[in-house]
Amino acid sequence: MNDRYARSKALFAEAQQLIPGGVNSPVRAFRGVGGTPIFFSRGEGAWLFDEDGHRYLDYVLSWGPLLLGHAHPAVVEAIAAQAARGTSFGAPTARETELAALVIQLMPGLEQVRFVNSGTEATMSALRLARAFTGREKILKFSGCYHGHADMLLVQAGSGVATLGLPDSPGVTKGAAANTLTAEYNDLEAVRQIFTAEGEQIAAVIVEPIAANMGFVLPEPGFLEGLQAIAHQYGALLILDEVMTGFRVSPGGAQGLWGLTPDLTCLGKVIGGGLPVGAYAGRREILQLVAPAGPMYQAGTLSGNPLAMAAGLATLRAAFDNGGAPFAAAEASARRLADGIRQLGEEAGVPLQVGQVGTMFGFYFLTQPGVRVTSYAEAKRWVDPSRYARFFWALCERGVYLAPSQFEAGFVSTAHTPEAIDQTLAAMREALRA
Ligand code: HOZ
Repeated sequence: MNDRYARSKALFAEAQQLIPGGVNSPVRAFRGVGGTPIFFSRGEGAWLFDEDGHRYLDYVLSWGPLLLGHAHPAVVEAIAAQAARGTSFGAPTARETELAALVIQLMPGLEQVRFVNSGTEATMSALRLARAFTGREKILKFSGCYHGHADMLLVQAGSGVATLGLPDSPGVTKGAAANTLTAEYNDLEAVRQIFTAEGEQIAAVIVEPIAANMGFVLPEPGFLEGLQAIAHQYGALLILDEVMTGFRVSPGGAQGLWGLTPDLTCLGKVIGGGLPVGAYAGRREILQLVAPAGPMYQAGTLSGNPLAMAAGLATLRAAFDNGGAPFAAAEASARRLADGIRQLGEEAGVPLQVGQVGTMFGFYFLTQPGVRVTSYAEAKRWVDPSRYARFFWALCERGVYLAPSQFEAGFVSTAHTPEAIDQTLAAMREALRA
């Protein structure tokens, strides 16, 4: 039998017996592209190696954290050295302050940082904090934005929820969802109307500065600034969810790039260098409400553990060393890739919408030329996931691994050389023809 993915299939069958759906996070099940998931055994630089012996240029990069690529020597060394000294003490370490200082240096709008273990914990805690600070209960989020899987945020969510086409999740109580208001991304007028009706009850607006869990949708000029102005007019906070964009779209995230001054910021992914980390951060006046400085409770056995702090420090230092040259090179590679994809679409007469900022990118296969996606409603209307699925598998055969869903963003690392990008584009040219 010449089944290219025979071992992955066997491993998946086994996993399905013991793990719901065979995976520990839904988009990994490949429902967005059909077929069964590829199981990977190893990563090195820009490359991923599967269990059947194929290699791929990787544009998922663990869904964003691996800004330096797989197994970067500085990160491996930092993790190994720390592991030899102990992985977790459940007590303060100097490394937490070191990473907090580096994060604040890169994102100067932040004054204090609290480390947690995942992006979900970061957004959940930031919202609790916003409620504690304002004494209000409602929050406003945007359809297709994904902020982790806390109950109150699983309302019209993106990422796996969008990929699987789920309405909202059973198990979320009406009470938890009742205080979550939603609007379409980029629809400032809808936000204005919601605030006019219920602004005095809204604690915070939470938003991805680039909507990267419904594909890759940029904010329209003035959208984020407008959100901040409306929120502040009504005494609500603006929470930027930079779990994906942080240290990826610029050294200072989206806020650094576009001069935004959110009240609270959620971080994750890159700050853990591939180990589980999240953080929420912002103005001292607000963060001082967090226990034990203040009364808002939030805790965690492994929060700020030295292993994750070491990996995060090594990653940020290596990426932004030499005046940020490694990051700038990765950004140039991402631009080369996005420009190349745009050109391939034109050559092949395939309507594509391509976006790229810093080291992140994304593209949609559109159902017709001349349309543009600026919201989740438009993504559902104008995007052809079946075409993406065919492209995805054709690329796998040619050694390129993209996200197994049209509704996720792509990532480039400092290990993606211009040659690797050109190799990717050559594979894409063939895949588009196929
Ligand atoms: N929520 C992640 C994508 N935006 C997916 C995480 C995973 O499946 O590993």
